[in-house]
Amino acid sequence: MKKIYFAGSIRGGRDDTSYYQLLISYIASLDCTVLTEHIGLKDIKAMGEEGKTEQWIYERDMAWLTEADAIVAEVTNPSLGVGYEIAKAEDMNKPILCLFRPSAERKLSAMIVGSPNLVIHEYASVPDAEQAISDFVDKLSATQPVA
Ligand code: 6K6
Repeated sequence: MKKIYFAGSIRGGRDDTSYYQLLISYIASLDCTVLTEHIGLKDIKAMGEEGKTEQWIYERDMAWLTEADAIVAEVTNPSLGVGYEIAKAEDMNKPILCLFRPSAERKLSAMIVGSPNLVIHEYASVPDAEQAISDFVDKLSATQPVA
């Protein structure tokens, strides 16, 4: 079973939480473990994150990132933390899918678009993003031995 680290904005803004929720549920339905299911919770405090120190969160998330087989990042809402996680995962040579909903107001950072190591998928609807996730996960299974 593949382990997926789902990255989505927290302090960068929570407007897209319902997208995160739907995409995380979809990944879980593909028989993958989502290490970061709390990213899709409307109230992140419900996961007990509130009482934790920033250092604790950082170390726990970096351990999960190291453990993950691949990263799916929803990058529509800009987030320093998500950008940081993408760069770290890139250094670890992990497969990374970035999902972005283009709009008149928002263009994706050149540091993401310009990287040759990222799979970037622009989507308009959740089913479209789900198809991209399905293709990405299929390729993981084809190229990596089952643990
Ligand atoms: C609670 C107490 C101290 O910090 C918090 C925030 N809670 C977080 N819990 C889990 N993951 C986090 C938290 N804050 C950031 N992250 C990680 O960074 C997640 O894996 C997200 O993908 C990313 C979001 O970064 P920001 O910069 O938008 O917060």
